[in-house]
Amino acid sequence: MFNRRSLLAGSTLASLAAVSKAALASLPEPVIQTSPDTQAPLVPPNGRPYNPVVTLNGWTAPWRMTDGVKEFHLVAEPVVREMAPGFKAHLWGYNGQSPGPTIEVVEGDRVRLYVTNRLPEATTMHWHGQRLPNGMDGVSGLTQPPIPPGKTWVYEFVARRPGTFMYHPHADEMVQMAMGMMGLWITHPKAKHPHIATVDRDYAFLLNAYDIEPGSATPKVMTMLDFNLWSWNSRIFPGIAPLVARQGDRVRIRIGNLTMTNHPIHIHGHEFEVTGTDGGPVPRTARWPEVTTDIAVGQMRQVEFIADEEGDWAFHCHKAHHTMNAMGHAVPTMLGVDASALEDKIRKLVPGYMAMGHAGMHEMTEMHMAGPANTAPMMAGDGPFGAIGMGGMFSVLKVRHGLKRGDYSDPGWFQHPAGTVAREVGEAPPAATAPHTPVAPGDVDVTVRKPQGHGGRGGNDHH
Ligand SMILES: [Cu+2]
Repeated sequence: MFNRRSLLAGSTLASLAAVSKAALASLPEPVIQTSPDTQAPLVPPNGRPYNPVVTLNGWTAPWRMTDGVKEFHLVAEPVVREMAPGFKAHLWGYNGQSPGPTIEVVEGDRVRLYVTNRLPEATTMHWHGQRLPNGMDGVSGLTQPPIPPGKTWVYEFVARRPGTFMYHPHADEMVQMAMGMMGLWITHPKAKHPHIATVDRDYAFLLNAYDIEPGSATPKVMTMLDFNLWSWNSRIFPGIAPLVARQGDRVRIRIGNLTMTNHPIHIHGHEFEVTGTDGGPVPRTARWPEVTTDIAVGQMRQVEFIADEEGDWAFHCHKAHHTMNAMGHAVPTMLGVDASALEDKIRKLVPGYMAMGHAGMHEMTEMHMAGPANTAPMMAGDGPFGAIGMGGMFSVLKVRHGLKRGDYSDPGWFQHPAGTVAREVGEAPPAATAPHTPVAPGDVDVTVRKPQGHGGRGGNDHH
């Protein structure tokens, strides 16, 4: 598009005629995404069919078929990414968003990828996990010179392995990945595969992290570990869309980690199996059930389960600090400290000062403190029972019966059947019959009484 326009603006008719039709048509128009919302899956308009993925708060890149080759056009450029309602970050990404669009192809497809660099510095594109000719691997200095600003380069190879992959620069990657340059690549199997199931819902997202001072918009690129925004596809809860499933659906979730630390990803109410990595599908005989799987840096994990329990199930990173937003961690522990007298004294010096944390920090979930303009909500997601004390790498798996196939719209909060919600006890609990005596590990204390009316195992079997 921009090519044609600049040609028309700067050329005479004669020189335009001198440009062959093939040259004019050589670049597919880049498609720019302006919305941070989850886009409907892209049912393949041409080529071989497959059940498309849903990229959480993302989208799939459209392609053009040219002589049997799938052609994509990625534009590396500065973007404004809404990370949560009311909070916009100035990142680098592709085609209008960070992460870039998901590339979705079929095993055996020949793929041609145009990469235009609209950044202020050189970049490359590395196709993480792919089998490809060495010169298409995108490592600056090793397999190609970097792509200078303003230039368009082309990569071409056959998608040889089915699976979940990623793309990102291999040029100044510390800066460029801290700024959000990354995307997903899905290669669907070309036929029925013994270790790849057919699923009803297929979700994908990348783990990423940013260090953005409250009130500012640009990440600090020198941060190595102390990030303050832990995100999925450059979104933080409550900005992360729910994962919706019809009761009984087989659900696949593909998760890639391009942060600087590992993330134990945890599901509530279900068990999953890791069915694939960026190395390929896991043989069925090598799988075991889990409710948490750790995803190390540079890894992809593909998990699958049957969504057979109705409800709103938390789905999150199990590192507690990764389900918080924009928080300074250089804060003393105030548990058990009576700061009320101190508070009065400090208020004389600092009007509005608030002592916090002497009984824990849950109060902060309900405060909705006004931060500087353009600050991420700390943990201000509201649920049906009040504030959800989570932010960052957190979302909700919403399982409902009777949803339509392919309906990904948010069904609202779960309506619990009567008598199935935890509640306050109406009267004083009965006196404990067996005081809990901690048993040191290794102690063999067979004299501990079993609790009354408990059909459990031996008395030493403390929970
Ligand atoms: Cu984490």
